[in-house]
Formats: sequence, structure tokens, C-alpha cells
Amino acid sequence: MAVGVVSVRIRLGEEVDRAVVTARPVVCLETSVIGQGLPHPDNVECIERMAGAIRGAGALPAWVAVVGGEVVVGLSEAELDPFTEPGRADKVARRDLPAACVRGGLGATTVSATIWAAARAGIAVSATGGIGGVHRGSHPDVSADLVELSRTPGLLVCSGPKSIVDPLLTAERLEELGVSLLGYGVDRLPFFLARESTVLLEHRVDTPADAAAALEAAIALDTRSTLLLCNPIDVALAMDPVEVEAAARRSEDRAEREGIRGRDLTPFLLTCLGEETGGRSLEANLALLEANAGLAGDVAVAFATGARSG
Ligand code: PSU
Ligand code: MN
Repeated sequence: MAVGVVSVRIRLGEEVDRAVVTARPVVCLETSVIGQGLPHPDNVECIERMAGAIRGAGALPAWVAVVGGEVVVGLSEAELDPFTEPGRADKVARRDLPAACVRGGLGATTVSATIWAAARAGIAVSATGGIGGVHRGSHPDVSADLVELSRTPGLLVCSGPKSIVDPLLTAERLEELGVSLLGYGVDRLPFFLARESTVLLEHRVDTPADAAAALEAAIALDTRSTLLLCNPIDVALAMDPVEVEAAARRSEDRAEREGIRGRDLTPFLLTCLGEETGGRSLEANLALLEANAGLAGDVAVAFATGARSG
């Protein structure tokens, strides 16, 4: 079995390995959204919709996770399946990778661990729903996604930061860290379930080809940070920003009262958000995950085409 081993503990799935070697378009996907971010069976639907959107664009999905002591880039369907069982996989950010490899079992990678692995596997484009950010509340909590985005080259399609963080503080931190924000057809920072925050963006692209050109420039310049391509949720499914804000605040209050902190905070808040919005946040979350995967597929195709002709 020809599987690519790019380091002792990073294994590429067979199909992904062939695609990387032949410079065909691949999109890396995180598994924390499957293991912790969405309930069952929405997480099963998420896998089908994201993978379908990427293949539909002409690219290959590469799910990233820790399995049996290795970081795997490009899980097989059978390997991915147990991640959909509630409570089965641990949440793994970059700092958790060594311990997760030693412990064995299943590790569902967040954005920080996923882009770390993607870069080492030679894959430039990834997709998620919303990135972590700077939380409100009385305890300082900043997602490890932010610093990782600042030291990993590539492009990540997202719908801005998740609606459970402060968008302005998150944007300020990203500026400080040297992470480029590109609005995709928008001039304001998308805010996950809500189409836009009030944060103005300074850069905008309107086509996958222009996003791919920006990625090429970032690589040529060796800026070493991830370009965040911020794709707003579809107008038809976007939730009212005031309603999302109110639901997020109620969720934060519940987290404070119950003393939820650390890595449990984001999954807890997402669950509350689903309850507080009568499940509508889940429908919107699935839709934006699928749309971001499709756009990432388009960018990966444009990037691979540019690389071959240039
Ligand atoms: N996008 C979603 N749902 C999620 C996530 C992203 O639509 O659950 C996950 C990603 O893995 C992201 C993580 O990296 O949430 C952030 O967690 P934290 O705030 O604990 O860093
Ligand atoms: Mn945190």
C-alpha cells in the first residue's frame, strides 16, 4: 500500500498522497467540527455535504485527525466514521498533538492542528465553518487558532469568527499577528451565522482565481501566515445579527454559571446556540460549512491550475 509518510507520525491517505505528488487540488478539513462542533446526525450530514462540495468543484477532500498514534491527512470513510459518535474523539489543538499521538484513540483536530498538519503535508488550502477567536466574559480565552494562523502558510476559507466570540477583538488580534483577511465579495467581516459584523475589511477578492493569486503571492513573498478568505453565509440562510448576538449572550451566561472553561467552552457554546435558536443555528452552520468547502475546492483548483501553467 503506497501511503506517503511525510514524517514519522504524519501519514497521508492513499488518494491524497497521489494527488499531492501529482499536484492535483486538495482541500484539508478539520474534524473537531465533526467530533465536537455538531451533534449527531448533523455531523454525518456535514461530512457528506463538505466532501460532496469539494469533489463537485474538482478537488479532493482530506480530513485530518489523530488516529492510532499518527496524524492522518486524508482519512478513509471507515476511519472517519467513528468520529461522528458522540463523545468518542478528543478535541485536539496543536498543543495537544504530542499527547494525543501517545495516548492512541481518536483525536479530532481543530483549525490550529489541522492547518499545522496541512502545511506539513504540502497542502495549501483548507476550509472550516468559523474560526475561534477572542471570547467575551470574565475569563480571558483566546483560541489557539489565531496564533497558528499567524505562523502557518496557506489559505483557509471560513465565515469569519464564530458568533460566540468578539469579532472586533478577534480582528484586532489577527491584525497584530499578521494574518491577512480577505472578504469574499464583501467589505465587512462575516460573522458566522450572521452575514456580516460591523468590522470593516481592507481587502476583498471576488473570484476564486483572485484568491488563488493572493495565495501565490503570499507564498512567493514568504509571509508565512495563513490568508483567511472570509466567505459570508448565504443571504437566504443568514440569521439576524441581533438575534444571534442575544442567543450568544444567553449561551455565555450559561457557560459562566456552569463554570465551563478551556477546550469545553466552544463546543458548549455551540450546543447552547442550537438550543437557544430552536435548531436554526445548526441549519445555518451546515450550510456555511458546505459553501466554504465548495469555495475552498474552487480556490484549490485555481491554485493548482496556476501552479501548473506558471
Ligand atoms: N467551525 C464550526 N464549528 C466548529 C469549529 C469550527 O462551524 O466546531 C471548531 C474548529 O475546530 C475551531 C474550533 O478550530 O472550533 C475552535 O475551538 P476553540 O475556540 O476552543 O479554539
Ligand atoms: Mn479556548
